[in-house]
Amino acid sequence: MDHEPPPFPLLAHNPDVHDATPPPYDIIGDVHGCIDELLDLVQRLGYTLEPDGRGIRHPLGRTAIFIGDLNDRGPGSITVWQLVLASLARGTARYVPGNHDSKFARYLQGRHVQLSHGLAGTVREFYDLPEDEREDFRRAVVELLIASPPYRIFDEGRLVVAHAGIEERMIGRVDTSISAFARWGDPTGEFNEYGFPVRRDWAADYRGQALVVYGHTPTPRAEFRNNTINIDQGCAFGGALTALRYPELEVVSVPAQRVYAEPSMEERFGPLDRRAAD
Ligand SMILES: [Mn+2]
Repeated sequence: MDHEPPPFPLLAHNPDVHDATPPPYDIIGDVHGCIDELLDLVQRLGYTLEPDGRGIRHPLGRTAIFIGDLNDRGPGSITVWQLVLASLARGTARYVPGNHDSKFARYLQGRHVQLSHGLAGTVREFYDLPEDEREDFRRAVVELLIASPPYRIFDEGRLVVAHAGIEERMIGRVDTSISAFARWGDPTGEFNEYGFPVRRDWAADYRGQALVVYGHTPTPRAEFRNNTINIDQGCAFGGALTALRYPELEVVSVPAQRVYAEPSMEERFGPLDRRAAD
């Protein structure tokens, strides 16, 4: 099961959670290999692709913040990773780790992991890379996951970006359980009718001053609640890929071009609004 904490404490325990990158930012939800929708979204946000076709850059100097879960389920996980890695190297993006990314990094470290929840497709794409590119790619992903703090605090404490969310008492601290919470949330141990873990609704109790932007559990719409917002609209499940512009607090989203993994968002939540929104 990919939602259990990792068996070793190496990944994503860097306590350096404060990020001095000034706003404005564009925070981008769980991409899960949806490369076409990502390219559409970043273009809509005003980014241009650099001449080598990989990294992105905004003419006004905005920073893209990826909320994690770059790989699995969609058709372009490795291309998504290459775009993000190139943007991080250029300094035009920031990243916080998702549980799917951590699991992929563990696979790349030679650990035994189940090739479930879309990871088999990501691994297939990895072996489709030319052999001479694989080692550099492997090292870049593993090094990023080792170097990443489990969540990041931006704009002098006004904004926290964490893949699965965070409780107010955890903000500014890092330990094993906080690191796990930021990537996996708070699973109750139960599973829903589709076999996904049930997670406690931490945002219902959130009372913090900092805006928390998170993803991880797909919801049909991106809505503010108690100074939190979930920007995972299940793109790989045929929903939408969402970004939150900050400090404008505008939601920008592009609908998925198709359903890449089941159960679809429509099956789970009923008919979706298929229009792009911004
Ligand atoms: Mn996730």
